[in-house]
Amino acid sequence: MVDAYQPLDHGLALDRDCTTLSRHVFQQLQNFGPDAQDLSALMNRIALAGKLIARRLSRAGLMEGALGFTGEVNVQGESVKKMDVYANEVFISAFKQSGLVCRLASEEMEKPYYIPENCPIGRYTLLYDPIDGSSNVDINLNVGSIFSIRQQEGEDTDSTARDLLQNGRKQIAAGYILYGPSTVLVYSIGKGVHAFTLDPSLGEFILSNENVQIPQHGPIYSVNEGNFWQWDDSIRDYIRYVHRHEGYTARYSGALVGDIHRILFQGGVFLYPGTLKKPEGKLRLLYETAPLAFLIEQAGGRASTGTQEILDVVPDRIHARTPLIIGSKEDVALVESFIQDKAREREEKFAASR
Ligand code: AHM
Ligand code: MG
Repeated sequence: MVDAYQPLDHGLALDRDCTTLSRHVFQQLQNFGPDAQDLSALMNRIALAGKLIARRLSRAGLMEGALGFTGEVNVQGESVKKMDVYANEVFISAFKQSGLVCRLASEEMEKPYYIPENCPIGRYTLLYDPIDGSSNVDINLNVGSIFSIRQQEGEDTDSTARDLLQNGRKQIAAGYILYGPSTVLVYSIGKGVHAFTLDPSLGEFILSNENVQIPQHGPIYSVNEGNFWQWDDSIRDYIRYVHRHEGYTARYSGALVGDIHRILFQGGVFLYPGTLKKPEGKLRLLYETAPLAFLIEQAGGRASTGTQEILDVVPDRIHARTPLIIGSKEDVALVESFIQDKAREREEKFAASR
């Protein structure tokens, strides 16, 4: 009789069981039905886009025409970088082949991009920020891509994509890709948050952290303090509080994805509040703040505008912006308490003056 095969431990065993992204999606959904097939295929396409962008970023300093500005200004009024255009097109071509996505909406395009050949069967919409933190590109610092998937509702025969103007709870998947020392893809399909690291020798994203939970409180506060005098008093009061109490440390990279990734693993709070000139802040709801809110809530954290849960905000246009306070539950609540205190103080003053 032949004994069952017993792997010998000569230090040659795989250092992990090499769970790939598509296998993980099936494991999460515990079936191989049509919806699971779709989600797995969608995540594979996002991963492909991430690999192509990571490859170009890793060689950008050696390539003609990879770095710098195009000379154009996008719909947000921001100067467009060559890498923004490249990454935007990478997502489009990756999803052209998917058959599943009829529309893509991104930071770089005024209106959604339709893939007519997919529309008869494409039931999903991809919303994305192809290169988030693009001011970091030319100096070889971390940048990211943010993505969100929504199910298309109705026919959209007049190409207005009105069904996208709904709250963030309509997202069926969301996440980001962080292009740092290694490329990491973090995603959620509403069943926890999972991180995958790109193994360049295999060309595969391999599961590196499953069921990531954000600490309830953390030491980091991440905000552009250069805007201090542009903020509302309540945010200034919170920052003064942080300065006066031990145990806080500031970290701000200029790229949201990297800052959020640190907070996801180590705890703390990221803020991009409204300013005097831009009361709604800088960050866009559909492809920046809502996907990150979905992810951080799945990890046990919170995301707020200061007065409302980010996932409850209904945008009035595709490129709508929201203030963002996101991270560990206790830290988000602390920032909100400063906003509430100031609102109460104002109400009392107003009442006393009448
Ligand atoms: P972008 O998507 O056009 O790059 O803008 C978003 C970025 C975020 O990644 C980052 O947190 C923020 O803008 C930085 O803005 P600021 O320089 O105003 O602090
Ligand atoms: Mg962005």
